[in-house]
Amino acid sequence: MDFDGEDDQNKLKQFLQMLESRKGERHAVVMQDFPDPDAISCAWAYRQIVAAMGIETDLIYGGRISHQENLALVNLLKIGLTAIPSDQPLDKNRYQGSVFVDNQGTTTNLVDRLEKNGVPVLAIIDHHAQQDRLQPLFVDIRPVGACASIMTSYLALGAMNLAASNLKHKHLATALLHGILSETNSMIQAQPMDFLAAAHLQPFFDNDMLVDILHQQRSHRGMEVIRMALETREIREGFCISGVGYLRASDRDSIPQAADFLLTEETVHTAIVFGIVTHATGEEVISGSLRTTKSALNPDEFIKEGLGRAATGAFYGGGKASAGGFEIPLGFLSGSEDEELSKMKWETFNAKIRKKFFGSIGAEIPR
Ligand SMILES: [Mn+2]
Repeated sequence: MDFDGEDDQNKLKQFLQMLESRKGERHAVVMQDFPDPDAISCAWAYRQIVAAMGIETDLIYGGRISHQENLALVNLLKIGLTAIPSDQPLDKNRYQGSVFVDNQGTTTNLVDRLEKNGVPVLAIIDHHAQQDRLQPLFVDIRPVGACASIMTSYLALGAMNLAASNLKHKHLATALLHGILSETNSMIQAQPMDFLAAAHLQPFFDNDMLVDILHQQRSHRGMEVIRMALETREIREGFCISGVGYLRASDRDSIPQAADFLLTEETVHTAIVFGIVTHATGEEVISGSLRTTKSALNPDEFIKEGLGRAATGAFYGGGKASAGGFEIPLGFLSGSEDEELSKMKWETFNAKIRKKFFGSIGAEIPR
């Protein structure tokens, strides 16, 4: 098996054809609000592929990077990303097109601002279940372990030939391999295409640098969130649910880390951790992560069925194999004027979310 199937070739051809007519432009390469190694490496790959075609890029995200390992990735490999906080308007004429990698516009608050500026959506390259938020010129959505594997297939088929002597290429190969490994739980959930991609990158990646990126220690706050998650967890039929209360935006990445940790308990096959995250604007959202080792459980369906839709008709979240996430904006209830009110607010959401998820597995509702 190799990347030379007709479908692979056709996809790349369409992609390059779309880019052919966009020379001289500047594109917004949009990652989810809390970019992970998969998204970061894909955005970087896009930048390097299109640079040769005379296309400039900003790699943008609307939230922040708080996971130690992701910070190490960006700093060690010197990947230039641009954070655009949700209260900051976009420069009106800066972008002639937008490209969404590792997302389809439903997990980034930049979508509305780009649309308001009339920026056309050029491409979606993703591996999550198909969503219909955007109508791009080019779509490549495949159910593989990592989006980085799709980008790597473009490289392998000739979009850009990696050279071991080129430091930028070496770093890109390292970032993409890290994306694939972190997204597939070290290849345990990898599809054949992920193995092909990893094999393609293997001759080029920087071993020492990958070790440095992976060996980051947890922050003190991260440890505290895990402690909270342990203390407040409830387990029913292998489902472990935990609410960790109020968090600063900079600690948001502790939520998936806590879910990963709860999943290591021997009777647990699925862990859900959530908290109220306060953004710099004062706006609050319930932010949650799901992790599962149960192959019969589809995180995308589970979250959509468990939480339902917002008034806008959009789902509160979704997922892919083995992982998912959700965000519930608190809107009018945002802001903590008063300690007593804040406490009541947390208790209400904490009880409601537990009830919804335990209800959807048919487990008895605690308390
Ligand atoms: Mn991904």
